[in-house]
Amino acid sequence: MVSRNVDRLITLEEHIIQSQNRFRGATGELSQLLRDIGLAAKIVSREVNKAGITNILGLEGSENVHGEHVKKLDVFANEQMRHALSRSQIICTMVSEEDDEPVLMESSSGKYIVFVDPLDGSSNIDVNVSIGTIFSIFRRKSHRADLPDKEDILQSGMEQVAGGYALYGSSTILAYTTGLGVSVFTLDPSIGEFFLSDDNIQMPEHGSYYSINEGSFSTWEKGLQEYIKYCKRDDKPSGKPYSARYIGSMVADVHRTILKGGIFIYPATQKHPQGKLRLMYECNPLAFIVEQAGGRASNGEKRILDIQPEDIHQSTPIFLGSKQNVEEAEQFLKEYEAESMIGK
Ligand code: P6P
Repeated sequence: MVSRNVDRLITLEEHIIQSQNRFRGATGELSQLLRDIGLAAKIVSREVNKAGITNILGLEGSENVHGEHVKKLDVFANEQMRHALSRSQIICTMVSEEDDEPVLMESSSGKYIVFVDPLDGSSNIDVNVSIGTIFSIFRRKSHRADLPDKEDILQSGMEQVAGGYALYGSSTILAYTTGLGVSVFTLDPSIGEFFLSDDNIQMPEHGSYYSINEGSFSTWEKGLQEYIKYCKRDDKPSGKPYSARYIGSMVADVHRTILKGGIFIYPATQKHPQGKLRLMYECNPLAFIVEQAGGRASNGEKRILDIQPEDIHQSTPIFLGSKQNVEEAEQFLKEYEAESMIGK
């Protein structure tokens, strides 16, 4: 059940400051960082919602009637995030899906490191499907006088100090956690403010939705094939099959899973033997959010947040959603893995 314990209008800024007051010794730097990310999300939201018009008025790479060079939206979103993150001199390094290498910020002494997928699912913009921005924030381990090093950047998801996403859909929402529960804000574009719409979300223990691209069914491991067949059976305790939902935009599929329950899966496939979704700036922040909402996120056996990264762009299979649904799926994988081991 989504908790809606919101009894008055609270802006994102107010909420961030209230949360900061719950952190002993908080210096306000993380609060400032979250506010800057909120600003970038508003700017990206405006461009995403204008994109349809831009596309009508001029294709990407051309100049539109305003004489503006039409940028690819994901390049635009990356530029906005980098600008927002460099404003406050608070982060030393930004790692983006759009950049091959970590970008050292001017303020190399900054306290935080931010991983970002500036516009996940951007290929969906042409068909007006919701897309999103995902971010993950870590505190550096090295001394601020030194340059950030590998230990600062390759930290496991358990070390995140904050994680969240913006979803550009019928409305623009921003969800984040600093480890004190998940708060969701909805943008009122008429005044450019994010207002708290759900606080301390708790996702259903179990849900009747499963979300996976079944086109790669033939390349899955046996346990996953059997689990998806189980999802479709009507002889479950509930007496009916689960419903299939797959948008093909991770932030949208995960947001629905948090609100409605069920499971989202992007498994290892023949085309993506290690999974397609990226650990550091897609799976870690969304796993942090889902666990804070009472759910579970694993790679089929191990918690996503416990994975020790070796590369900033590495991907991982992900099973994410209501705790009972994810455990159900993990059981099938385990059972058939044992069977396939016996067969070897
Ligand atoms: P497929 C979008 O391109 C994305 O990166 C995620 O947002 C989404 O979950 C996934 O890829 C969809 O991939 O292979 O099902 O098209």
